[in-house]
Amino acid sequence: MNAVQLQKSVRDYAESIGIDKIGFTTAAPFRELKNRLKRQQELGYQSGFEEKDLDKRTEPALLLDQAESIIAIAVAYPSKMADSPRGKKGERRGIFCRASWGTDYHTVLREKLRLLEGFILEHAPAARVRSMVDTGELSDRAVAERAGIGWSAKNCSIITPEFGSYVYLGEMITNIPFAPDVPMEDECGDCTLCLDVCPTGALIQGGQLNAQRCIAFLTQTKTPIPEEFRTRIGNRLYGCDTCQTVCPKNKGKHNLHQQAFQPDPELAKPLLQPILSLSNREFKEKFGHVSGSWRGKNPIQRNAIISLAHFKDESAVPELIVMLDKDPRPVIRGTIAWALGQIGVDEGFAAIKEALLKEEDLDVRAELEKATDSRIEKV
Ligand code: B12
Ligand code: SF4
Ligand code: SF4
Repeated sequence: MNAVQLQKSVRDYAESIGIDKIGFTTAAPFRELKNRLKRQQELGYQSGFEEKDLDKRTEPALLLDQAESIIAIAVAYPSKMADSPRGKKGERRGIFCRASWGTDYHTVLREKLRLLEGFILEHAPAARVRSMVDTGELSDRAVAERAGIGWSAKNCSIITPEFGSYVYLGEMITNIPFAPDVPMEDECGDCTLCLDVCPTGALIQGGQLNAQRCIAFLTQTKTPIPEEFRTRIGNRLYGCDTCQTVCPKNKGKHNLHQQAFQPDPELAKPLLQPILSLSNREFKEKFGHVSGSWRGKNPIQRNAIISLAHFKDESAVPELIVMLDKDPRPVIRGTIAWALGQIGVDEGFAAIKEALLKEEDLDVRAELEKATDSRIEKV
């Protein structure tokens, strides 16, 4: 089989294993990206989750000997829940972003790339391949853009005409000289909706994110969430979809066809209060298979407390008071101090006063004092 025939077979095989879109590009260095990444680093706009070695990020030849081409794949995920969670009225729920619905996409895309590698090696035994999804060195979006999967949009996402921006991305570097596809034209035009609605102003300008302000990032940190962002997080437990849900290019793109990503409504929009008391083991059993669990239970519990404050849920106050007294984690105690101040009932303020008598952690003390002051301001 020559390279042209193999490329056609790879496209057909990819479709047969549920890869929604495939594109090819050369293994040439990503020069523009390198400057961009450097600039983002200098501005302090990165999240810290990115690979730090900019040469590895932008020079595929450093990742695979004799690299010639990169195969980019996209797998669509749903934007709509088939069933809404059932429950009693008044019960408060949080929300995991769509990229955390169903089975962790890393598992699903890695398996598809493994099958694709097997197919290529069967037909070209001398081939060399190296695949990655999210955690690899390359920028999945830059690869997808150059391979014609979609355009690089103002909300930073790769948008495909077929599935909108609701696609996961992955790639395989190979030593086979596949013919490159043509990048797509940018279709954002004059629209600025995503920039206008971002709750924290994290999108500095089209295609430029200050990740330190992005709720998707903030919900994944392990430290206290800076106060200015807490009320803007709403009931998001993990990630943020606002700059995608508002996008006109995503209208009608429901992408319900990938079974693996169908969400369990009770996990995608879970009740908030039961999250507070989950042990590590219970958290792993319940949420361990979704991508939003990768930072462990602490950030999700911290975010659940912020969500309860968002709803001013008075029914959560007794449990929050017990946790303020007993929880060993300063980030949790500090967030509770703020939340009780926001909910604003007398028992909460009494608990804050009592906690101030024995709290030794300086950061938590500062939160307790601010919460007391907030009451004085209200009066
Ligand atoms: C770090 C990271 C984050 C960070 C930072 C995001 C960001 N925008 O940089 C945080 C935690 C905030 C985050 C959030 C999200 N993420 Co994320 N994240 C990553 C990760 C690991 C690296 C991204 C990175 O290097 N960013 C640095 C920027 C500078 O580069 P880049 O976006 O990769 O590349 C583009 C820019 O460089 C731009 N560019 C280059 N030169 C120039 C020059 C100019 C002038 C301009 C304007 C632009 C420009 O073009 C490139 C191609 O689009 C990738 C996986 C990977 N290994 O690539 C996933 C990835 C980007 N994330 C993904 C997803 C799904 C999300 C969320 C939607 C999840 C959610 N719902 O909460 C949000 C979206 C937030 C947003 N508006 O971007 C998907 C994106 C899929 C898609 N269709 O685009 C990826 C590819 C994971 C995957 N394999 O599917 N993420
Ligand atoms: S994910 Fe949310 S916070 Fe981040 S840029 Fe988009 S709208 Fe803004
Ligand atoms: S909302 Fe408008 S500007 Fe933003 S990504 Fe969608 S089309 Fe582009």
